[in-house]
Amino acid sequence: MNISQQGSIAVNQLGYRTLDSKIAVLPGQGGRFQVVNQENGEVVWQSETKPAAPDAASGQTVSRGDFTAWEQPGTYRIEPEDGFASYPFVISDNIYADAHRALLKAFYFFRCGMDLEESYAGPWMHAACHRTPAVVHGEQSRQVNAWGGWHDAGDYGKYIVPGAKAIADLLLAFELYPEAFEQPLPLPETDNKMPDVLHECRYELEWMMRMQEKESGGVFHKLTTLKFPGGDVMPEDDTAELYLSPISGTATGCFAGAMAMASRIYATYDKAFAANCLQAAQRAWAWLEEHPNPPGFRNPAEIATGEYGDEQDADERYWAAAELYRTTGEERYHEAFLSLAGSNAFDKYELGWADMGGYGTFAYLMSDREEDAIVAEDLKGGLLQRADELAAVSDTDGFGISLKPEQYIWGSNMLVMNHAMLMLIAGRLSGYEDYERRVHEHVHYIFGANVMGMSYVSGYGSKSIQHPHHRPSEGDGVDEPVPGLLSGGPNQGLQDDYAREHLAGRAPAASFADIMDSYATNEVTIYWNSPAVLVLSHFIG
Ligand code: G3I
Ligand code: 9MR
Ligand code: ZN
Repeated sequence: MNISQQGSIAVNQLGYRTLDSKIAVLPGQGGRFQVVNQENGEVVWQSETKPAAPDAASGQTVSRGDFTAWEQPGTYRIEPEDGFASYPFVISDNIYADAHRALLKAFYFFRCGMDLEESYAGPWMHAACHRTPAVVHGEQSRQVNAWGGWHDAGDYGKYIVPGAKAIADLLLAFELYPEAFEQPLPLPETDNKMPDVLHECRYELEWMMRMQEKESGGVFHKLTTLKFPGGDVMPEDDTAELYLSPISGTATGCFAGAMAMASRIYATYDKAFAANCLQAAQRAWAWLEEHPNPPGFRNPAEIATGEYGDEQDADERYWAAAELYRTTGEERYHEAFLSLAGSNAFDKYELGWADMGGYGTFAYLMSDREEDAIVAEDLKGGLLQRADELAAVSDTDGFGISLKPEQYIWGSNMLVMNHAMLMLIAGRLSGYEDYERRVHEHVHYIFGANVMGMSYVSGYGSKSIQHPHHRPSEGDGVDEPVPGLLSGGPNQGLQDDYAREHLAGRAPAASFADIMDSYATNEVTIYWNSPAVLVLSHFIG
């Protein structure tokens, strides 16, 4: 076995469940390949790859070796005839539980405003950060203390729009797959009454409430310093003045959607908190009604942190109306939803951060409330059509995923997981079972079955990302990065200096570098982890 060539045969480095589809992707012409027992070198199974074909996204000719039929638990590697080998992997029915918990635990590591204690954070502990009040931009004398919540990403900004996407994914994951969240993580709040996923989301939801202007119900777009701190500054050492950027329609719309959803889900565990969430959602909705056409959000001139700019807030309003209707049953929200459903100004199947329409569609289709049969039929048809399109792309892709070459953009791994989520939900609503096979390949891709031969989740897989663009991982003096972080993944846009210098000319799916400086390919965020939590939830329990 040639160790240096190990990664070139791409497999899910976590492994495969016994009955799941199992594909190894081999570079070149393929041919015979073997499943070899890693313990004793015995060839346990062999077959032929499918005929090789050029793969546009990876820029390679690849052949796919299907060993789904080999179902015996054990540790194996794939060897073709030339003697190269894949990384070892496991076949077992407990493949995803640890990675799922780590992807969820990552939100605890993103927490702002409290000590991350060694008993929960291990070597990645650090002191509380960002506890000072923030200046309302443009109003030097007005301050708001919106402590808490999750840092967005490798930076320490806190932004409502991506926070709401992360909340939507995690709450949806819990709503769809409660049995995947039975084990405590544990967290400081673990009480064996309310599942930890809800404790974790509550930490963010309470921050979001602090971001709502009490008088108007409008929600500040973001809370950040004026510019990003240096790349190795720990959160507690980032002490520059904090600013609240102006209220926006997109932030207020997302906030209403997330709070209405939370109100429904927390009602079983904590009625008072659920009531607060609903009240916050309704006040945000009132702001939206009073401001039918607010300007899209743009960073104020002095503020250079993440923008999350969005000209269009109809999709956020659509989501908010759907959740408010689903939670309260009030006809006025249904009317608002139906009127927005008739608009062609936004996409109804996208899953954010810029386009949140998909969450509105999911909420409406999953609701037990009375529905407008024609609108519901139309939305369901559109959703299944989108899922079929994704499945069709997956069936022609060398690695079995649904990204077209031009979709390897900033945060492409979010698209991989969003697409998998959409297919899972389409499968659930239609009863069509064959999306699941494609969803598996999206999961295999994230954990190593990709042209980089790399697991994009820190701490999981034989060769996983080591240098994410994540300031705490860079600054904490611990060799290993914080575990359970999903990297943004390949981005052919060459949007940082490292990428411009080193990645130009690479194939789309190979436009990736496991380098701290490459924030446009290797940053990590709450809203890239969150759809991965949902997708893995499907395979647990
Ligand atoms: O949508 C277009 C697509 O139509 C086009 O084909 C493609 C070609 O490059 O670009 C697509 O737009 C990209 C967009 O992301 C897609 O969501 C833009 O080029 C790209 O610049 C933009 O990147 C965003 C990036 O901030 C820069 O604004 C990322 O989505 C977004 O995740 C990222 O967010 C940052 C925060 O600002 C700060 N915190 C970290 C976080 C993650 O890097
Ligand atoms: O660290 C920042 C990251 O979170 C953002 O996604 C990225 C794009 O806005 O910017 C990063 O900060 C870089 C800045 O934009 C330019 N100078 C280098 C910074 C990285 O240390
Ligand atoms: Zn902080």
